[in-house]
Amino acid sequence: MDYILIILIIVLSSACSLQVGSKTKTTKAPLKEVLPTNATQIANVTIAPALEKLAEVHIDQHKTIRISKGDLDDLLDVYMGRIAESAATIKDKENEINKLQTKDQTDDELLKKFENLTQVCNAQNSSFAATIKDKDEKIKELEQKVKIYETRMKRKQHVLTELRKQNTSSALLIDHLKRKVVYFEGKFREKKDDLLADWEAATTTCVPYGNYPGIHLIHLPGFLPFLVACEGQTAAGPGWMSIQRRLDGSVNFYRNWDAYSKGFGKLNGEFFIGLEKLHRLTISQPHELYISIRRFGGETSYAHYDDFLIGSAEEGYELKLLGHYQGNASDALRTHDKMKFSTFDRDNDAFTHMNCAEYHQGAWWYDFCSRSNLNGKYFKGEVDNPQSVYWEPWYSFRSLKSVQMLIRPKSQMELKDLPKAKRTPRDPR
Ligand SMILES: *[C@@H]1O[C@H](CO)[C@@H](O)[C@H](O)[C@H]1NC(C)=O
Ligand SMILES: *[C@@H]1O[C@H](CO)[C@@H](O)[C@H](O)[C@H]1NC(C)=O
Ligand SMILES: *[C@@H]1O[C@H](CO)[C@@H](O)[C@H](O)[C@H]1NC(C)=O
Ligand SMILES: *[C@@H]1O[C@H](CO)[C@@H](O)[C@H](O)[C@H]1NC(C)=O
Ligand SMILES: *[C@@H]1O[C@H](CO)[C@@H](O)[C@H](O)[C@H]1NC(C)=O
Ligand SMILES: CC(=O)N[C@H]1CO[C@H](CO)[C@@H](O)[C@@H]1O
Repeated sequence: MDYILIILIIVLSSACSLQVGSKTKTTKAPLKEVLPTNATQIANVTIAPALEKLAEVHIDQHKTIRISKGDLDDLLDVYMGRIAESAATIKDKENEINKLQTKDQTDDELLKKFENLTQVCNAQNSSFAATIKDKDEKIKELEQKVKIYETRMKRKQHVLTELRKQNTSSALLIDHLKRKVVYFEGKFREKKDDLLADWEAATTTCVPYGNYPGIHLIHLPGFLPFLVACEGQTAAGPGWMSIQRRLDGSVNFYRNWDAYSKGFGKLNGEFFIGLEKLHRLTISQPHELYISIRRFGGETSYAHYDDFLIGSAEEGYELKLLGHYQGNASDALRTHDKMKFSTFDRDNDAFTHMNCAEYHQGAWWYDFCSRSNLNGKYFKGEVDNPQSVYWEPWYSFRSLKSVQMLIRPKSQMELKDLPKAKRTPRDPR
């Protein structure tokens, strides 16, 4: 009996000690209302009522119920198992609590991280915002550039269009010029053919061209062919060749020896045929000379010499022969008969201390200078000037409007309609 009691006391005291260990509410609250908040409390809730009940039973029946040692051992085992279970449960709950606590901690950390991330994000956002602003500005810049390029492009296209237009007109012009070239080539070939035909005709005078006035080729033996102006029908009849012409002052006649020797000017305008040709022509056969002059008042007159001959270069292109004079302009060449030709750079005149070519601004067969100066300076109106183009029988130097000197082989034709040799009336002035 003692034995049993001892065990019971142990059990009870252990239960008490369990109960004493719990510092929670010391007041006697109804058991069923107490909710476990931690492991100790749980232990109290689960174990205490069972032990209480057990103790009551044993106290009530301790006299009647005999409990064997073996039974008590079993009972103890059962309780010990239950205690162990409870401890495990407690451990579980603690773990759960720990977990919850760690979860709290991790939540905190997460929150911090989130905040940090937010900060980082904000920082990045502002940097991105700055970058975006940058990019926006760049885009604007680029857009402006694009606009500029577009404008330039448009301008270039405009220029290109203009160039294309010009190109087209240039192409048209080129076509036109090509056609002209072809046309002139044709003309040139025709002219060449004409010239060749002329060459073959091998004329030495203008006589065959009495009905074909214009420029023709003359071919003298031992001398290169050259072009001359043939006059066709004139007041003096047909077949005359022009050797000198003054019309408008378009050609300068104040030239040197070389120029007068070779000739100059334009065959269809003002010109001088050249002394060398004149020599060759007049030496090849006897020639006659017909000089026609016109005053600014419109009055015309002429001088005709029936035997005209010019010497060679060695002879200073001397006026060797004149023959008989006939006309109504007066004989203003006679005093120059047998005189050499003079230019400002070749003084062959009769004055020793004077250069007549310089004085009269011309080139002629000057003697004690001159009664005629058909290569003088051209004046556009009538002046009285020793430098002018004049033909004066009375030593007046009235400028002439136009002059022409013609030659023709002697006695080829009769001089028709020419008045018989007679003195022209004096100038009434
Ligand atoms: C559990 O309860 C007991 C008594 O009420 C108390 O002493 C102990 O501190 C509690 N333990 C926890 C972890 O709250
Ligand atoms: C935020 O994170 C960065 C890099 O991850 C770290 O260097 C910094 O110390 C953190 N700041 C805070 C307040 O945790
Ligand atoms: C990012 O920055 C822009 C401009 O600074 C601001 O308007 C926007 O609210 C920001 N966004 C966040 C999520 O902070
Ligand atoms: C100019 O015109 C020529 C001939 O018509 C043509 O071949 C060329 O391509 C044109 N050039 C341009 C730039 O239009
Ligand atoms: C000179 O004779 C020509 C031809 O007969 C004639 O045309 C001209 O009018 C005459 N001039 C003078 C001034 O008599
Ligand atoms: C804290 C608590 O509830 N303790 C109780 C434990 O169990 C005994 C016996 O039932 C009670 O007397 C205590 O108050």
